Amino acid sequence: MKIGIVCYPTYGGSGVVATELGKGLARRGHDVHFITYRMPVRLSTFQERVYYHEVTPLDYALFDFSPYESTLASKMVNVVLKEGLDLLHVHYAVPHTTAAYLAKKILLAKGIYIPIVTTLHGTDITLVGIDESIAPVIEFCIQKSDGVTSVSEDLRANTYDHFDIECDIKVIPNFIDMSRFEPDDKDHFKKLLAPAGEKILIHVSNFRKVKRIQDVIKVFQIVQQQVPSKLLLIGDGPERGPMERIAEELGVTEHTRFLGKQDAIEELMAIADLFLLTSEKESFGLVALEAMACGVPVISSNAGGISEVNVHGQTGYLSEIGDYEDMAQNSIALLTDEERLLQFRESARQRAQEFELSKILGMYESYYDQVLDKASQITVRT
Ligand code: GMT
Repeated sequence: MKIGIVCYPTYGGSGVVATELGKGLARRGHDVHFITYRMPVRLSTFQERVYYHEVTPLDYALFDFSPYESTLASKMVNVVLKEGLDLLHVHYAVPHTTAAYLAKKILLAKGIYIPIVTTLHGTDITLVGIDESIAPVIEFCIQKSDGVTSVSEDLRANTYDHFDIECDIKVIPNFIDMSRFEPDDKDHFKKLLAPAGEKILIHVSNFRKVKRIQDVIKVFQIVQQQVPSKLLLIGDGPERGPMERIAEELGVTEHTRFLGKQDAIEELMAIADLFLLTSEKESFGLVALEAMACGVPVISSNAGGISEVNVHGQTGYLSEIGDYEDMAQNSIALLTDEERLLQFRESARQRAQEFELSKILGMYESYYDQVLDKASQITVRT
């Protein structure tokens, strides 16, 4: 199959999922063409059957905003024509599903039917997509896709709640390549970051308000008073400055490290004892799954689809959004009971295996077959 993948090329979860999916499909013999405005972060090395087409933004003195949807749609049209793609798979609805709809209509006028699969990732529905400034367009274009998937049951339900759409949404959960998370001896990192053998708590995100990182720091402040520990904060974004100030106000700066963006987060995850995810909204929580793949239990809020990944009382604990005291008590309970911690570590890794890449790749392949089969029954009139 020849598949075009459109995604954000950045560190965000949707871009990572799209890129790892494309690489996995290429290993299974498909030709995968990435269409993005920059080389996706996880695509840095050459791989057979993987191609990259850059969307160049159009700038002109008149424009306050570059017409990205139009340049992206044009690139999709050109790649479909030149490479003979069978299907376009767009990740994150805003604005990719809109550009895909436009490309599909242009190709239809040329007698070509290109099926579109839209994967909903989270904030494209729950935060951005529902904004009234864009909602009618997003609703319409999702509805016009040939196939729609969502990364969790919760996001699927949310989409039906927010939008008046009738199409069937298939849940295909996010996945993990367990081989990237094989336990390894990362003792040197541990000695560097927790020299006196302190416990390590870790948080990874894009530092946006929706992550409620203030709760991560409040949890840590309580834990720190009872358990010698260190907090590692990985990632960057608009909330980093305010969070550095909160850490100072709460008097935990000495034990907190803001490490910024890191490429090999699995190496840092591997030395952690607990992963903290305190989000207000989270359709899936890929980063929690990555922590679990490293055998790190997750202390999280019960937002969105997190409970579909983190099993309360087995792989970690779930608390109400904002209840940092409960999260702190759960953390302390685990960190002070070595036997329980070990049990949770094992359960976390076992649970992560249920989301192994090979299983989920198969789900996407059968879904593509289904969409292509339906599309083949459509007669194109020019
Ligand atoms: O806001 C983010 O965390 C980034 C965002 C993205 O699209 O890059 O993440 C969303 O998609 C991820 C991959 O499917 C999910 O694991 C995250 O839970 C989801 N984020 C939210 O729903 C807030």
